[in-house]
Amino acid sequence: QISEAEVALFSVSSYACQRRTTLDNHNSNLTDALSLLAENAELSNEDGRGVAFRRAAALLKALPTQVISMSQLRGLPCLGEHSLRVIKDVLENGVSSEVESTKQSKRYKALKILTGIFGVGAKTADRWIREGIYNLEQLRDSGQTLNRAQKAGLEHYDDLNEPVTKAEADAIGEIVQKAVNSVLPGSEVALTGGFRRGKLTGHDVDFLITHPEEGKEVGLMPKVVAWLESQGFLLYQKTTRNSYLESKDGPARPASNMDRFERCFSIFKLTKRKEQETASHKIWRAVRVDLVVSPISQFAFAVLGWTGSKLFERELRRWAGHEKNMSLSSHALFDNTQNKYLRATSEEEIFAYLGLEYIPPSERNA
Ligand code: DCP
Ligand code: MG
Repeated sequence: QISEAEVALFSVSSYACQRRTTLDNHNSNLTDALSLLAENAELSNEDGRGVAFRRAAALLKALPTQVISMSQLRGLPCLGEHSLRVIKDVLENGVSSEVESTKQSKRYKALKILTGIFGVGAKTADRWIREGIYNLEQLRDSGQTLNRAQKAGLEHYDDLNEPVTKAEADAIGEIVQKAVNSVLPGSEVALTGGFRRGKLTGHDVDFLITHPEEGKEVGLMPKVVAWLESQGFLLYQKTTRNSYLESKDGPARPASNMDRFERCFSIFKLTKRKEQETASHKIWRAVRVDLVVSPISQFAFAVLGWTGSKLFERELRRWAGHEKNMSLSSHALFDNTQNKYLRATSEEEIFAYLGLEYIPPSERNA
């Protein structure tokens, strides 16, 4: 066994937004186990448990070396009793019995398959499971009424469950840039989400669109969508206003400055390059793309809010609220003590307002 003196001891901040988390994860054996339990909790509408597992996984992702002994974890934040039990199991037995039994469970397998359909969330999947629907075949046979998103999701199921590559994200970026330039020259497009953090694959591609002159972005989304549609790039699209208010993450944010937020959930038809063509001879594939339009005055907040990771965002908002008496959203930062909005034109300024060291996107992979 390893003696106390031989193990590396870590010192780690308790909020994920105070830490640098790269994609270089030395503890994937542990974080994979905790992430699966987090996912299972989220799919079962147990958000509290989900966040606890996510926080524990994020802490381990930030450690500089591999954990080999429980004693190395002494004094570290974010590790609850349940997470420690899972970690101990993996360190001692190579696997966690709870993770293994979850993976094998009929319910988890069905939740994964059903929520793999674009437009199907945990609640819908749970209802279907209670009606005896565990897979796509049973869903098709059940005669369930599907909405437009779910129909598209089912139709493009395999494509949408195939990870999107950076090359595909860049190809879509060029199309979006062209669309935006055609309908409003001078507009700017920024790649956000996981690809901005340096991830090599993602489940979708996220873009933020703005124009350097405040107000010019009004009415931009319908024009961009119409252009994309006319060129045959869209298999599905739904544009919503103020969708962030309805998001399940976090409390409701100040509504006053949100009236111009527009989001388009879409499925792109991306033509494959020659070498990517498969045996099926299908020359295109479906890719999930999110487009968001932001006025330039909110752009820094929107970029910060849409870069992720989801846990990093959650922790930023928790830090702002609990430690600074401020409310952070993808639109603005409100100081509840001074009772005023704090303007910012860069992410660096926002971190400074929050009293946090600046963390670049590549180190927000919590
Ligand atoms: N986001 C958020 N709240 C929402 C929607 C999005 O905080 N309701 C933020 C956090 C995410 C980012 O936007 O990191 C993009 O959302 P994704 O679900 O696309 O997440 P990623 O891009 O990080 O992951 P993936 O690589 O799987 O696409
Ligand atoms: Mg994404």
